[in-house]
Amino acid sequence: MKVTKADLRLYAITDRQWLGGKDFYMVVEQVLKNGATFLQLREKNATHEQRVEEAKKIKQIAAKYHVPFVVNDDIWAAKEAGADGVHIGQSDMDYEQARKILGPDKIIGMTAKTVEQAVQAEKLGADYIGVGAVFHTTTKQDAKDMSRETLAAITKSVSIPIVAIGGITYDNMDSLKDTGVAGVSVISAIFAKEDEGAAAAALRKKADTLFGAA
Ligand code: TZP
Ligand code: MG
Repeated sequence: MKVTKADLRLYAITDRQWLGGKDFYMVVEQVLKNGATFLQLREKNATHEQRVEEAKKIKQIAAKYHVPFVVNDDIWAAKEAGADGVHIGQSDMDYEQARKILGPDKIIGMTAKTVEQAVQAEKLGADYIGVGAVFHTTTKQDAKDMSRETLAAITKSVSIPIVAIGGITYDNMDSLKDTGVAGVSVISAIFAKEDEGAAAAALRKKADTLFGAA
Protein backbone atom coordinates (compact mmCIF):
# COMPACT_ATOMS: atom_id res chain seq x y z
CA MET A 1 0.00 0.00 0.00
CA LYS A 2 1.48 3.30 -1.11
CA VAL A 3 -0.63 5.49 1.14
CA THR A 4 -1.48 4.37 4.67
CA LYS A 5 -4.12 5.76 6.99
CA ALA A 6 -1.35 7.18 9.17
CA ASP A 7 0.00 9.09 6.15
CA LEU A 8 -3.31 10.94 5.91
CA ARG A 9 -3.58 11.93 9.57
CA LEU A 10 -2.71 15.57 8.94
CA TYR A 11 -2.67 16.45 5.25
CA ALA A 12 -1.47 20.01 4.62
CA ILE A 13 -2.36 21.81 1.37
CA THR A 14 -0.38 24.92 0.49
CA ASP A 15 -1.96 28.25 -0.34
CA ARG A 16 0.33 31.19 -0.84
CA GLN A 17 -2.41 33.79 -0.61
CA TRP A 18 -2.28 33.62 3.20
CA LEU A 19 1.44 34.07 3.59
CA GLY A 20 1.93 37.79 3.04
CA GLY A 21 5.64 38.48 2.92
CA LYS A 22 6.69 35.24 4.58
CA ASP A 23 9.05 32.86 2.84
CA PHE A 24 6.96 30.06 1.34
CA TYR A 25 9.59 27.34 1.75
CA MET A 26 10.37 28.25 5.34
CA VAL A 27 6.70 28.06 6.19
CA VAL A 28 6.37 24.68 4.45
CA GLU A 29 9.36 23.40 6.40
CA GLN A 30 7.85 24.56 9.70
CA VAL A 31 4.61 22.77 8.86
CA LEU A 32 6.43 19.52 8.08
CA LYS A 33 8.71 19.77 11.06
CA ASN A 34 5.69 20.21 13.31
CA GLY A 35 3.82 17.12 12.28
CA ALA A 36 2.10 17.32 8.89
CA THR A 37 2.00 13.75 7.56
CA PHE A 38 1.25 14.55 3.89
CA LEU A 39 1.77 17.59 1.69
CA GLN A 40 0.04 18.88 -1.43
CA LEU A 41 1.28 21.79 -3.51
CA ARG A 42 -1.86 23.61 -4.64
CA GLU A 43 -1.02 26.88 -6.29
CA LYS A 44 -3.86 27.71 -8.64
CA ASN A 45 -2.35 30.96 -9.90
CA ALA A 46 1.12 29.67 -10.74
CA THR A 47 2.22 28.88 -14.28
CA HIS A 48 3.28 25.35 -15.13
CA GLU A 49 6.95 26.41 -15.09
CA GLN A 50 6.59 28.07 -11.69
CA ARG A 51 4.86 25.00 -10.34
CA VAL A 52 7.66 22.72 -11.54
CA GLU A 53 10.27 24.92 -9.83
CA GLU A 54 8.26 25.07 -6.60
CA ALA A 55 7.59 21.34 -6.69
CA LYS A 56 11.30 20.60 -7.09
CA LYS A 57 12.16 22.64 -4.00
CA ILE A 58 9.31 21.30 -1.93
CA LYS A 59 10.19 17.76 -2.89
CA GLN A 60 13.56 18.19 -1.16
CA ILE A 61 11.97 19.57 2.00
CA ALA A 62 9.30 16.85 2.13
CA ALA A 63 11.92 14.14 1.61
CA LYS A 64 13.89 15.49 4.56
CA TYR A 65 10.86 14.84 6.80
CA HIS A 66 9.86 11.59 5.03
CA VAL A 67 6.48 13.07 4.14
CA PRO A 68 4.72 12.08 0.89
CA PHE A 69 4.36 15.03 -1.49
CA VAL A 70 1.85 15.44 -4.32
CA VAL A 71 1.02 18.22 -6.78
CA ASN A 72 -2.56 19.37 -7.36
CA ASP A 73 -3.90 18.78 -10.89
CA ASP A 74 -0.72 19.40 -12.90
CA ILE A 75 0.33 15.83 -13.77
CA TRP A 76 3.27 16.98 -15.86
CA ALA A 77 4.59 19.21 -13.09
CA ALA A 78 4.45 16.21 -10.74
CA LYS A 79 6.33 14.14 -13.30
CA GLU A 80 8.94 16.76 -14.15
CA ALA A 81 9.65 17.59 -10.52
CA GLY A 82 9.79 13.93 -9.45
CA ALA A 83 7.04 14.44 -6.87
CA ASP A 84 5.57 11.39 -5.15
CA GLY A 85 2.36 11.86 -7.10
CA VAL A 86 -0.62 13.97 -8.00
CA HIS A 87 -4.05 14.85 -6.64
CA ILE A 88 -6.78 15.12 -9.27
CA GLY A 89 -10.49 15.85 -9.46
CA GLN A 90 -13.36 13.84 -10.83
CA SER A 91 -12.44 12.62 -14.27
CA ASP A 92 -11.62 9.08 -15.37
CA MET A 93 -9.62 10.56 -18.20
CA ASP A 94 -7.44 12.40 -15.74
CA TYR A 95 -6.85 9.20 -13.82
CA GLU A 96 -5.93 7.13 -16.85
CA GLN A 97 -3.68 9.85 -18.15
CA ALA A 98 -2.02 10.40 -14.78
CA ARG A 99 -1.33 6.71 -14.31
CA LYS A 100 0.11 6.46 -17.80
CA ILE A 101 2.36 9.46 -17.27
CA LEU A 102 3.44 8.73 -13.70
CA GLY A 103 3.59 4.93 -13.77
CA PRO A 104 2.37 2.33 -11.30
CA ASP A 105 4.48 3.37 -8.33
CA LYS A 106 3.41 6.98 -7.91
CA ILE A 107 0.57 8.18 -5.72
CA ILE A 108 -2.66 9.26 -7.36
CA GLY A 109 -5.23 10.80 -5.04
CA MET A 110 -8.72 11.67 -6.19
CA THR A 111 -11.52 13.85 -4.91
CA ALA A 112 -14.98 12.35 -4.35
CA LYS A 113 -18.22 13.88 -3.17
CA THR A 114 -20.52 10.86 -3.46
CA VAL A 115 -20.43 7.09 -2.83
CA GLU A 116 -20.53 6.50 -6.59
CA GLN A 117 -17.50 8.71 -7.20
CA ALA A 118 -15.57 7.07 -4.35
CA VAL A 119 -16.30 3.55 -5.60
CA GLN A 120 -15.29 4.59 -9.11
CA ALA A 121 -12.04 6.15 -7.85
CA GLU A 122 -11.12 2.96 -6.02
CA LYS A 123 -11.99 0.88 -9.07
CA LEU A 124 -9.77 3.03 -11.27
CA GLY A 125 -6.86 2.47 -8.89
CA ALA A 126 -6.66 5.66 -6.83
CA ASP A 127 -4.39 5.35 -3.79
CA TYR A 128 -6.50 7.51 -1.50
CA ILE A 129 -9.56 9.76 -1.70
CA GLY A 130 -10.18 13.29 -0.46
CA VAL A 131 -13.82 13.79 0.51
CA GLY A 132 -15.53 17.10 1.11
CA ALA A 133 -16.31 19.77 1.78
CA VAL A 134 -17.18 18.38 5.21
CA PHE A 135 -17.75 21.88 6.65
CA HIS A 136 -18.51 25.22 5.10
CA THR A 137 -15.38 26.78 3.57
CA THR A 138 -14.59 29.99 1.77
CA THR A 139 -11.17 28.78 0.61
CA LYS A 140 -12.67 27.03 -2.43
CA GLN A 141 -15.53 29.03 -3.87
CA ASP A 142 -17.52 26.21 -5.46
CA ALA A 143 -17.23 23.78 -2.53
CA LYS A 144 -20.49 22.66 -0.93
CA ASP A 145 -20.59 21.05 2.47
CA MET A 146 -22.00 17.54 2.90
CA SER A 147 -23.75 15.73 5.73
CA ARG A 148 -21.97 13.52 8.25
CA GLU A 149 -24.14 10.65 6.94
CA THR A 150 -22.85 11.10 3.39
CA LEU A 151 -19.27 11.17 4.65
CA ALA A 152 -19.75 7.99 6.71
CA ALA A 153 -21.47 6.25 3.77
CA ILE A 154 -18.49 7.11 1.56
CA THR A 155 -15.89 5.80 4.01
CA LYS A 156 -17.88 2.56 4.33
CA SER A 157 -18.07 2.08 0.57
CA VAL A 158 -14.33 1.76 -0.15
CA SER A 159 -11.24 0.21 1.43
CA ILE A 160 -8.64 2.78 0.33
CA PRO A 161 -7.91 5.46 2.95
CA ILE A 162 -10.00 8.62 3.03
CA VAL A 163 -9.06 12.08 4.18
CA ALA A 164 -11.73 14.69 4.97
CA ILE A 165 -11.42 18.19 3.51
CA GLY A 166 -13.13 21.56 3.67
CA GLY A 167 -13.55 24.07 6.48
CA ILE A 168 -11.83 21.86 9.05
CA THR A 169 -10.48 23.65 12.13
CA TYR A 170 -8.97 22.64 15.45
CA ASP A 171 -12.34 23.22 17.10
CA ASN A 172 -14.67 21.41 14.71
CA MET A 173 -12.65 18.32 13.84
CA ASP A 174 -14.01 16.36 16.82
CA SER A 175 -17.24 15.70 14.94
CA LEU A 176 -15.32 13.69 12.31
CA LYS A 177 -14.20 11.13 14.88
CA ASP A 178 -16.55 8.26 14.06
CA THR A 179 -16.94 8.83 10.34
CA GLY A 180 -14.20 6.39 9.32
CA VAL A 181 -11.80 9.00 7.93
CA ALA A 182 -8.06 8.45 8.28
CA GLY A 183 -7.42 12.11 9.01
CA VAL A 184 -7.96 15.71 8.04
CA SER A 185 -6.81 17.86 5.18
CA VAL A 186 -6.53 21.59 5.75
CA ILE A 187 -5.49 24.81 4.08
CA SER A 188 -6.52 27.80 6.19
CA ALA A 189 -6.36 26.01 9.56
CA ILE A 190 -2.59 26.00 8.99
CA PHE A 191 -1.65 28.56 6.36
CA ALA A 192 -3.92 31.40 7.51
CA LYS A 193 -2.43 31.23 11.02
CA GLU A 194 0.19 33.55 12.39
CA ASP A 195 2.32 30.62 13.53
CA GLU A 196 1.83 27.86 10.97
CA GLY A 197 4.16 25.44 12.77
CA ALA A 198 2.27 25.77 16.06
CA ALA A 199 -1.04 25.33 14.23
CA ALA A 200 0.23 22.13 12.58
CA ALA A 201 1.52 20.76 15.89
CA ALA A 202 -1.82 21.34 17.64
CA LEU A 203 -3.83 19.84 14.79
CA ARG A 204 -1.56 16.81 14.63
CA LYS A 205 -1.84 16.16 18.34
CA LYS A 206 -5.62 16.29 18.20
CA ALA A 207 -5.79 14.25 14.98
CA ASP A 208 -3.71 11.52 16.63
CA THR A 209 -6.15 11.26 19.52
CA LEU A 210 -9.24 11.37 17.26
CA PHE A 211 -8.10 9.06 14.47
CA GLY A 212 -5.75 6.74 16.34
CA ALA A 213 -2.08 7.33 17.01
CA ALA A 214 0.32 5.50 14.74
N1 TZP B 1 -11.54 21.10 -1.81
C1 TZP B 1 -12.70 21.01 -1.14
S1 TZP B 1 -12.81 22.15 0.08
C2 TZP B 1 -11.27 22.78 -0.27
C3 TZP B 1 -10.72 22.08 -1.34
C4 TZP B 1 -9.42 22.33 -1.95
C5 TZP B 1 -10.67 23.94 0.45
C6 TZP B 1 -10.19 23.56 1.82
O1 TZP B 1 -9.62 24.72 2.44
P1 TZP B 1 -9.84 25.02 3.99
O2 TZP B 1 -9.21 26.37 4.19
O3 TZP B 1 -9.13 23.97 4.77
O4 TZP B 1 -11.34 25.04 4.22
MG1 MG C 1 -8.43 19.81 -8.89
